[in-house]
Amino acid sequence: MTFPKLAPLAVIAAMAATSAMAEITVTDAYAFETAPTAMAGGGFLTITNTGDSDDVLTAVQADFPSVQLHTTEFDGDIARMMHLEAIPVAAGETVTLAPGGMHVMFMGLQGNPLTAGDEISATLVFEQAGEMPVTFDVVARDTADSHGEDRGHNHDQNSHDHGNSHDH
Ligand SMILES: [Cu+2]
Repeated sequence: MTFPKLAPLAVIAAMAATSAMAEITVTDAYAFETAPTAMAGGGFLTITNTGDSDDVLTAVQADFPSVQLHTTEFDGDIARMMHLEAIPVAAGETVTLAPGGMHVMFMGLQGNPLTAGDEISATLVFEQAGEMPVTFDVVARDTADSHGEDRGHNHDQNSHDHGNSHDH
């Protein structure tokens, strides 16, 4: 009578295997083109966790001197970008990084602006799902779905300098 004992074990093993997997889907990854003098550019994307365990985006890797996770906080018309250590993506949740909110910050662009039509190859690092490749399409600002909510949060201007001082 070994079979009745094996069957439950097999079920438990299968459940353990799936519960360790966060099912992450990444869509709509894009970045805005930047001015030639820009120090940094913002990347945006939508992350959906279709799995049954919470996950956390802990880092983005790309070929820039620095890549950070940022969020934006408004003090009236003044936007300040804050460094985030991680972005949680709970089971069943969709998290959108969009202009005026959370974003990926490609930093240290000096002399190498993001140009519409370019693609940025990057790797998202999740606690559970591990590394996921993603391609950000660089788009022109006037064709992007931005509706001007980026007001006061212009990555292209020297008044918003990521290169030297940074608010943590
Ligand atoms: Cu930023």
